[in-house]
Amino acid sequence: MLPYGILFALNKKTITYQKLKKSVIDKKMKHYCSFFLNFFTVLLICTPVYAEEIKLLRIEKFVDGVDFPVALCYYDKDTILFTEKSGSVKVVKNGKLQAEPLNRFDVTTGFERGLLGIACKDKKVYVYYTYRDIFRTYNRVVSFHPEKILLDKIPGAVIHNGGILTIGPDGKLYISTGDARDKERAQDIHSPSGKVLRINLDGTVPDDNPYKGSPVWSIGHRNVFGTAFDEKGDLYITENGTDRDDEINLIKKGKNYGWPLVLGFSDDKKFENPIKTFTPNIAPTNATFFDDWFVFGAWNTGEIIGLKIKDKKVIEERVLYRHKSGITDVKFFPDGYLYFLSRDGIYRATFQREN
Ligand SMILES: [Ca+2]
Repeated sequence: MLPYGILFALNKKTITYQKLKKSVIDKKMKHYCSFFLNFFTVLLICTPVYAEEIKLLRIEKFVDGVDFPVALCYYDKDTILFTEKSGSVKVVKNGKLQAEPLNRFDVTTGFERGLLGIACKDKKVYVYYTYRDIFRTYNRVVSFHPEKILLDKIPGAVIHNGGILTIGPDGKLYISTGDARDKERAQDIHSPSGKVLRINLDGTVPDDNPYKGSPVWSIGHRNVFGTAFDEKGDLYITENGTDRDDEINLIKKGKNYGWPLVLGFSDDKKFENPIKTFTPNIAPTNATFFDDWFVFGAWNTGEIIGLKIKDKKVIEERVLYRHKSGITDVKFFPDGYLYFLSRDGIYRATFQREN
């Protein structure tokens, strides 16, 4: 579809042409005018026109010497924290990686287990990690300092642990979990697996959660590894599909997102449809918002992808950057940079927006 500006320009040319027809200009001149008008009309119609362009510029390595960073958070104007899968919460102060970790957790690691998500607010830090007791693998959510377990015994497995934390504009902690390789749990409202969970920052359950006394906020998820709130306070997530249908979902309180009964789009009104799917799989990871652009990483392709959201729908899609290896997290921070994590380091970039 052509934007209004170009339609207006075309109309202006048509009006000029009609005036010319009525004038005393000879037939030869009319022939040339007609030719150029047709030529420019075809040129305009054939030129792809985008309402808006967004670009990542000046991509630079910000921190080197990291050990599989998973997620990061903005602690204060000088300090960024990030998790390493092997169990350390590391500190970057004024652009310098500090030798001493802020904290260390005794985690079970390998495949999708380990120290995963992180969130920060008011100098307090929240993390999600996988551990093993004598018989079983679990995940837990912990805040520090002082250290306190907020949520424990979230079923764990070699893969599908979820593990992403974000603090909403409502001041609640949102926690993504996976089905921990037992997909039926995703439909069980009594299990924390395959859910988006919502708790108060002290670990208690908010009174306005959909199931009284339960941290469950939405159900029917396979493995959610990305969460971000937009400026209006709506929560969007990335979700990993099987061999098809990675999903982007808009999360609504108490709704069912289908897994394992439905994957991708369906006509069944019991389930919420995704706003976007990806086949073949890209393995979408953590996410952020830049104005109305939902920006997220991809593990399989190393891409940073932007989806422009309007009226809760995707209206444009861009691959903003393609890294040499998988991306685990992207975050747009108040200092104006987009930070992203890959196994080989922490990078940052600036946005350019063209209307
Ligand atoms: Ca779904």
